[in-house]
Amino acid sequence: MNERPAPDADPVHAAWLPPSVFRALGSRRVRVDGEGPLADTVRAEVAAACARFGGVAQPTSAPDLLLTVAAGAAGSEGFLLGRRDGATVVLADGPAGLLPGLFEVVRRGEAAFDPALADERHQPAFRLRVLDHWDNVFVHPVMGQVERGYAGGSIFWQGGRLRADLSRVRDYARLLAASGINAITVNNVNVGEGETHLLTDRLGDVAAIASAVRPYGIRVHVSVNFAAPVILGDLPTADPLDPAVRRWWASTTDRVFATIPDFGGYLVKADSEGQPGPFTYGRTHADGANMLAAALAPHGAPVRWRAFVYNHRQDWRDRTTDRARAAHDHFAALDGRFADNVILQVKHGPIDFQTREPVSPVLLAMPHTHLAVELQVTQEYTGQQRHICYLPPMWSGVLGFRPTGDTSPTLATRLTAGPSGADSGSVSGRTPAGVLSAVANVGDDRFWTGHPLAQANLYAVGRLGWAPGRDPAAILDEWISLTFPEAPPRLRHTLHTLMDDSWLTYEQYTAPLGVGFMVRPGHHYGPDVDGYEYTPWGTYHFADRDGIGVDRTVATGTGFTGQYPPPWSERYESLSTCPDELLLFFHHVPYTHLLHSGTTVIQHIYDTHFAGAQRVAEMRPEWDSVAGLVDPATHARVAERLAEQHRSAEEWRDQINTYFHRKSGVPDDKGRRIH
Ligand code: GCW
Repeated sequence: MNERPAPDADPVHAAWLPPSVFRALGSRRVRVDGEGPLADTVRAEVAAACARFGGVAQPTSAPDLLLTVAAGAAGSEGFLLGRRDGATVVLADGPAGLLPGLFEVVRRGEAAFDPALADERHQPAFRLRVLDHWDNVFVHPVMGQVERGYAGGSIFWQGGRLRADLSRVRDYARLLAASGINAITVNNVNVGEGETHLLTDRLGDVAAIASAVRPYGIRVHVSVNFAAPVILGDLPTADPLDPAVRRWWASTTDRVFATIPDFGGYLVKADSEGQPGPFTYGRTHADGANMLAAALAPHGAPVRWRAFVYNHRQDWRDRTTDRARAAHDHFAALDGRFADNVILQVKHGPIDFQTREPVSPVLLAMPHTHLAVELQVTQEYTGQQRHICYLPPMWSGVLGFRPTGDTSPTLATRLTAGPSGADSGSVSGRTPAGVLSAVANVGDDRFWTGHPLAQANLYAVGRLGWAPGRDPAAILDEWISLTFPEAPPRLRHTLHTLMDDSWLTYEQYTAPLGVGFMVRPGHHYGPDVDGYEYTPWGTYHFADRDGIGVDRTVATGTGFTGQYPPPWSERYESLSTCPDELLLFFHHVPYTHLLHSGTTVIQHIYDTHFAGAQRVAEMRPEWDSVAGLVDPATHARVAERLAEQHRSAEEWRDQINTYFHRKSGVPDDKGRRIH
C-alpha cells in the first residue's frame, strides 16, 4: 500500500481546505470574470493557488478553467459546472455563485478537468444557511464566554470586547463558504444587558465582523433582546403594540442598515428560559415577531423567531404538563398571523437536541408560516466534542422525514417550498423561503471544534443546506478528502469506521429508546439517571420498579401524539406501530415489554450498553493503527479525546445498567457483570 506520513498540520489550516486541495486548480490556467468583492475574492483564491502550484491566473490565452457570471441574477448562488471549448467552466447565475462554483471545482480536484465532464446545475435548496453562535460578549458567570462552548473562547469576543485581530474570523468565513454556509449570528440567543448594546453603541463591532466575513459571501445576524428599548433606558415599556416601541425598533433598525447595508436580520428567543418577551405585556408571539418584522421589512430582511418556548418552572408532581407539547401549544394556533418576513425557527425535536427525538410536530403544522429547522452542531447532549458523534445521519432523518406518510414529499421539500400560498422564494426580497439553521460553537481552539473529527459536523450543515438528500457517508467522504487530502485508503476506511455509525454508538451507551436526558444537570455531560427527575425542567423518564417511559398518548397520556398529522399520530399512539427507538419517548411500558426487535426493554438496555461501551473500546486501537498517517498533533488530540470517550462510555454503561438492574430486579440473561 502506498502510505506516507502526513506533514504536521499548519495551525491556520487545522481544518478542511489545507493548501494542497487547490493543487489541481492551481496548476492550471484559470480565468475569473466578474465584478465586485465576491469576484475579487475568487480571483485572490485563484492567484494564491496558481502561485503555489505553478499555474497561471488570468491567462491571456485560452484558460483550462473559466469562472464567469453567465446571467445577472443578483444574489443567486446557483451555477452551472461543465465543459465549453476544451475548458471547464463555472457559469454563475450571479456574482454570488462564483465562490460556490470555485469550491465545487476544488472539491472535485482533477475530476473537475475531465474532458467528459457533463453539465451539472448546482443550486442551494435552502437559501439561508446560518450558524447561530451562542457567544457572549461579556463572560457569563456560569456559562462563560460561549454558552455550551467546548472549543475554547469565542472567536469574536474576548472579555467584553471585540477581538482586535479578526483574521481568524476571516479564516472561519472562508471555511464556512467552502462548506456552503452563507450567514452567522454573532451573539447568544440569551442576550444579556451588555450584549443588547450590539444594536446601538456597539454596532461598530458587528460592522467589523460583517466586514471580515463579507468577502466570503457570509452575512451577519444579531440576536436581539426583546426588552431592548427598556434595557437601553430609552422607554418605559417594550410592549410590541405601543407606537413608541414600534418607532424605536424602526429607527434602531434603520441605523443598523445605514451602518451595515447587507445586514442579515434578527434572531429572537422570547419568553423562554427567563428571556423577556411579549407575554409580559399580554401580547402574543405573533404581535412580538410582527413588530420586529415591520422594522426589518423596509430593508428586505427577516426576523427569525424561536419556537423554543416552554415552562421551565414546572412542578414535577404535575403529570399533565408536558414540555414536548409546549411549542405546538404556543405556536400552532398562530399559523397565518405572522408577517411575511417572520421565520419561525423550530428545534428539530420537541424537547431539546436529545440524541433521539421524533421530528417536532410544529414543523409538520403551520402551513401558512415560514418555518426554519434548527439543528445543533454543538454537541451539548451528544458528547460535548469529547465523544465522536457524527450527526448528519440524525439530521438526514429529520430533513428526509415524510410529514404525511411514506410517499409524501420530505420535510426539506416542504421547508424549502415555503408556506402554501406565499410567493415562494421571497419573504420580501432577499429573505429566503428555506432556512436551515444550526447552533455552532467553533472557538479559539486550534482545531476549531475542539475535537478534530467534530469538524465534520460543522462541514455537513452547509452541504445539507445545498442538497438535503445527500448521503451522510458521502458528505463524510468529501470532508475526509478536503481535510486529509493525502489520506491513503486505510485512513479513509478507518475514519468511516469510526464515524459513520458513531451517533448510533453514542445512543447505545446513553439514555435508552428515546427517553432522553439522564445527563448531569447544568453542564449536561456524563450520566445521572435521576439528575433531572425531580426538577422543574420538564424532562422526566418516570422509571419505577415496574417500568419506564413517558406516556404521551392521547388515550392515557399527555395527548402529545395528537399533535402529529396522520399517519404519525396513529403510528406513535399505538404500541404495535411505534418505532422501537422512540418507544420510551411516547409510551410508559413494563421492563418486560417486548420490542419489535424481539428483545425485552430491560434486556435491550443491558445489551446496548454493553455493546456501545465495547464499541468505543475497539475504536481506540483502530485510531492508534493510523498513527503516522495523520499529523501528530491531530492524532494526539483525537487519541486523548477517545480515551475520555472510553472512560465516559463505561461510566454510562455501568450507571445505566446498575440503575435499571436495581429498579427492575431483572437479571441480564447473558449474566454479564452489573454492579
Ligand atoms: O438546550 C438548552 C441549552 C441552553 C440554551 C437553550 C436554547 C441558549 O441548555 O443553554 O440557551 O437550550 O436553545 O435556547
